Amino acid sequence: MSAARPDRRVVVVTRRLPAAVEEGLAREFDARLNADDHPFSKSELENALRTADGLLPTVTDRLTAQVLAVEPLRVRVIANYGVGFNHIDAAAAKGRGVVVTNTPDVLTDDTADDAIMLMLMVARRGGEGERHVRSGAWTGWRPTHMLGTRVSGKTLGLVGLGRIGRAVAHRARHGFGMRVIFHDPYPPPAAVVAELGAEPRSSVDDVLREADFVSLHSPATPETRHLIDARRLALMKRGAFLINNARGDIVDETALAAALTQGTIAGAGLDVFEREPAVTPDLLAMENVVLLPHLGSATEETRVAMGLRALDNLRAFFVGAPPRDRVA
Ligand code: 8YV
Repeated sequence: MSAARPDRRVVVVTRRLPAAVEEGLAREFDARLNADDHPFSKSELENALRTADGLLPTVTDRLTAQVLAVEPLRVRVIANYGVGFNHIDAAAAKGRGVVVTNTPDVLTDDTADDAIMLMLMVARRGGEGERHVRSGAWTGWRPTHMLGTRVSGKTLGLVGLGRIGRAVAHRARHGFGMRVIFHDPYPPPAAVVAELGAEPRSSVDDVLREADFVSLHSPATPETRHLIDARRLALMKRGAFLINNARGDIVDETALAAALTQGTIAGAGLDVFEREPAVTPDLLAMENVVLLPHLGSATEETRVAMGLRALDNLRAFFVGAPPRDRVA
């Protein structure tokens, strides 16, 4: 978009970003924008690593150890657009002297709202009801029509009580009078937990046994891969619902589809999937499953804030200051 100037750092931006963010990037850097918003191929990522000083990727870019092994490597900073960075091999980046940053905080509230939306939609049959009306099948109100499950006052089990888990806990307790239980191997300070009114449980299994709704808020790491598998799904109450807007890898999607088919649990609200954008076909046909296209942070306000936060991280790095959100 702009002619290269020798004094300006080259930053490759892998997807279209809100206009205010692209404008900011173009003002401060020799920003190479992705005008047609196509997902980058492996060779485009490798080319960016060879030819740019900074890379601004998203969840759709797989920056594996193999990709990060390119020669010659010119990129010095990867400013990820998003808080989750499991698509980046951070250890490999670090090994190559590349700094990695993310965009926490700015998306916490919208992502928590999205989890609550999934919980309400699946329990109160929101997606199913919408399809019913749009298809012309609705014959009118009747006392026994499309009865769902009450959310208010129920027990919410959180797997992970980081920033987003805490924001969900706050909404659930203060908005819906829910009892909140949780497990987190790295829990926040006791005072924070007490203020939230959340009750710790010593294992994920204990949370699953007790909760009416289970919502996942862990990062995707080798330890959390398929954390929710067939064995753990079987621990859940038959009337319970599983909510996931963290990362698809945390749930064994095949086991979840089987559990839903067999009636092991009552339903699921999913915003993320193991093989995005592919969804396990059986799930597509189930009325008791709400499926959203990874919308957790998808508001105008947050997507701008995420971009500006990534821009801050790039700016800091290139002036030689510590980037605020360094993760590797
Ligand atoms: C983004 C997210 O939509 O921040 C995250 O981890 O999952 C979402 O907010 C996505 O990651 C953008 O790259």
